[in-house]
Amino acid sequence: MMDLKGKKVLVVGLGKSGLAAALFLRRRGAQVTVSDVRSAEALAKDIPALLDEGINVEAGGHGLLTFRRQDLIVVSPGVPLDTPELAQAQSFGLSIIGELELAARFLKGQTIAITGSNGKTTTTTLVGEMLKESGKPTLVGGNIGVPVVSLIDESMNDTWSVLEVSSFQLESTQEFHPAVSVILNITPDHLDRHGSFENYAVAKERIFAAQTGEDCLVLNADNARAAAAAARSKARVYWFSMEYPIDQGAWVEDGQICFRAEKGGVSESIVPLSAIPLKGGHNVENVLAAVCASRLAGCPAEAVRRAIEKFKAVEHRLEFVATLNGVDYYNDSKATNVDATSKAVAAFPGGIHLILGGKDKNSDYTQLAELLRQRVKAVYTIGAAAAKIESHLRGVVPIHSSGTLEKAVAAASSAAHPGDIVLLAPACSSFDQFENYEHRGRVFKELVHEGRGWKVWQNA
Ligand code: UMA
Repeated sequence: MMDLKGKKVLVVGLGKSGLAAALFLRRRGAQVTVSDVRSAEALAKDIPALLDEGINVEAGGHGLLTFRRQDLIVVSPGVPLDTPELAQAQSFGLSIIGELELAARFLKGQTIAITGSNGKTTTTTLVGEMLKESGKPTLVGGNIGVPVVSLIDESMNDTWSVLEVSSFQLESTQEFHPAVSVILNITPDHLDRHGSFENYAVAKERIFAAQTGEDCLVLNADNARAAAAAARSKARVYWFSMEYPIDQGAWVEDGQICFRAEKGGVSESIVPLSAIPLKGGHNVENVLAAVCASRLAGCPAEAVRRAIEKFKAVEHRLEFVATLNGVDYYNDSKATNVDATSKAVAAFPGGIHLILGGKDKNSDYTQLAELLRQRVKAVYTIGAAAAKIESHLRGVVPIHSSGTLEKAVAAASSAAHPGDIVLLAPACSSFDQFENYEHRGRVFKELVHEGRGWKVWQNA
C-alpha cells in the first residue's frame, strides 16, 4: 500500500471521481491540489468543502506549473491522457494514475470487475445482488456512478467489490487486479477519445493485464473482439454464449440458463429464460455473464437463481416508463452508442418511434439502417449529432428533425398509434443538451408523465 503522508498530489478534474479522490488523499495525509478547466463559479458547490479540508483548487484551466510540482497525479476518467499538461508531466517522469488505480491500491478484499461496450451497469448491479443474496459482504461501484475510492473505507478483507469499469478508467491502470474480470462485448464506442476501435479494445483488455493463473476471465464467445482477448490473458478463461453449449462457463439450452464450472464437469440448470424479468436478448447475455462471475466467486446456484428472479431493470436501461393511449414509452437513455441502440431496437418486434441524437462520438449511424428499416416507423433527431444522423439514415425511414427532446416526445407521441413504442435510445452521449445520460432520461420520463406530447394525438 502506498504511503501518501506529506506527498504532493494533484487531482485532475473535479467531478464525482476527482472530489472523492481529493478528499480521500487528504484524509490519508497528502497535500492535495485539484485542477479543473471549469470556472470557480461552475465549481462553486464543491469548493467550500475542499477549502475546509485544506485542499487547493485551481479553476478555469490547467496550469502547466501546477502539473510540475507534484509527487503524484491522479486523473479523473473523463480527462484524456493526451491532455497537453498531462503529456508534459509524463515527459518529466511524473507518476500519473487514474482514480481506479488509486482506489485499487487501497481497496481490501476481492474484486469482480466488469467492462464491455454495453450491459456493464445491468451486469454489475445483478452480480452485486447475487453476492448479497449469497450473504457475502458486497460493495458495488465504479463507472456505475460511485467512485471506487469512496468504497475503500467500507472494504474489509472478506469484502467482494463489484466494479463497473470503463475504458477511460482502465487506460490508466497499473496494478488493478480483479479476481474475476468480465468483458461483456467490445463494439465501437468512444472513438473520439481513443482514436480507433483497436485502441479502445486494447484499453478494455487492461482489465486482465495484472491477472495471473489464479484469477478468472469471463468472455463473450459470441462477440469476436471480446473473444479474441483470450489469447492474451494469463487467467483461467470462462465463456458465455447465447448460441452454443460451453465446456466451461454459461450458455442457453432448452430455454434454460446453464452453467458448468469445468470441462467435463456437471452441467447445472440455473434458471429458465422465462423467469428473467428483463426485456431483450442482450439482457440474457448479461445474465449469462453474471451467472459465470457469481458462481466463480462462490455464490450458490440457488442464491444466483433467486437474485435473477427478483431483479428489476436498472433505471435508464430499457426502462418501461408508461403506457399512454395504448403507446408504450421506454427510456434507454443509457444507449449512448450505436450498438446499444441496435440492442434496444431489437428488443421490440416493430412499430417503434425512435428518438436519436445528442453529442456524436465519431460514430457510424449507417450501421443502424437495416434494423431501422425492419422495425422503426420514424426517427426523431435531437441535439448536435442530428445533421450527421440524418445524412447517414436518409431514405431508410422517415426522419423528423425535432431539435429538442421535448419536441421529439411531442412529435413521436402524436404520430404513434396504439400498440406502437416510443423509444429514447439516442446512440449518442448527452453532454450537448443535458448534464449526463441520467438527466436526459429523467427529462424524458417527466415529459412522458406530463403527457405534453400525447395531448396532440388525443385531440386529433
Ligand atoms: N475536466 C478537466 N479537464 C479535462 C476534461 C475534464 O478538468 O480535460 C473536468 C470537467 O470540467 C469536470 C470533470 O473533469 O469537472 C469531470 O470528470 P469526469 O468526466 O471524469 O466525470 P466524473 O463526474 O468524475 O464521472 C466519472 C465518469 N465519467 C466519465 O467517464 C466521463 C462516470 O461515468 C462515473 O460514473 C464516475 O466517474 C464514477 O466512477 C459516466 C460515463 O459517461 C457515467 N462513463 C462513460 C460511459 O459509461 O460510456 C465511460
